Amino acid sequence: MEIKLMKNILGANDEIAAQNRKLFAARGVVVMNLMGSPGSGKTTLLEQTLTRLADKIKIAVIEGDLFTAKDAERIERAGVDVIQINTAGGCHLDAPMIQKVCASLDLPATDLLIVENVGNLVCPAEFDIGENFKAVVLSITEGDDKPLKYPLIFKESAATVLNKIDLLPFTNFNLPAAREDLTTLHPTIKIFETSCTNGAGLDAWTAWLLERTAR
Ligand SMILES: Nc1nc2c(ncn2[C@@H]2O[C@H](COP(=O)(O)OP(=O)(O)OP(=O)(O)O)[C@@H](O)[C@H]2O)c(=O)[nH]1
Ligand SMILES: [Mg+2]
Repeated sequence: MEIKLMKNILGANDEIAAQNRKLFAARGVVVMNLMGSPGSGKTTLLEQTLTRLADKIKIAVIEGDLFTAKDAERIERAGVDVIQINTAGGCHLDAPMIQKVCASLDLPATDLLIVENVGNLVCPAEFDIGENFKAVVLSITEGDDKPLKYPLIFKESAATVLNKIDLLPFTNFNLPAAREDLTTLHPTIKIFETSCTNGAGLDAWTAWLLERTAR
């Protein structure tokens, strides 16, 4: 019974996700679904990304959060159009939530729409929202075992951002092992090593985003 219910939920979600994808394509906007654990650095990475790409492309942001508007307020301060979705405790964004807020966005004027999903390594990966590609932020402090323990999100993502690389000397995070596990799970995955504190790796990350947006 439970399996059937989950299948129905995912089926209904996929239908709306396909409608979203069609709308985004018609309006010429590329959409990235940005996922990762709570505190991995998604919003901080976004702030850094927006600063670096502000004079190159027009970006809009959708912020998914359980209850607050804290992240949306941070993005607003970067001078970017942002819409907040509160899931009221829900662990992920789904396609209907995205569809509902799309009317409030100036899609034709937007090159890249970034959706920061709810902080979670499991549920967001299970729900297509109509994005063009997914990316996952994994911070060094979470441990190098996470790709194998939470494989779906890394299999689904076009890129993994290994963030907080500045903290590497203070942890037992095994960078070569993590890279190897990621590549075993997903041979074509792009891996970025970034620090939002000292700026390492951010140019490579933003160059890749620009390239994906132009595609
Ligand atoms: N040392 C270090 N700290 C970082 C880095 N990136 C982010 N942080 C810090 O990590 C904490 C969490 O960052 P956020 O960007 O709020 O994380 P998040 O993934 O958006 O969190 P949720 O939205 O709650 O899921 C903040 O205190 C950031 O300043 C980094 O590269 N290095
Ligand atoms: Mg955040």
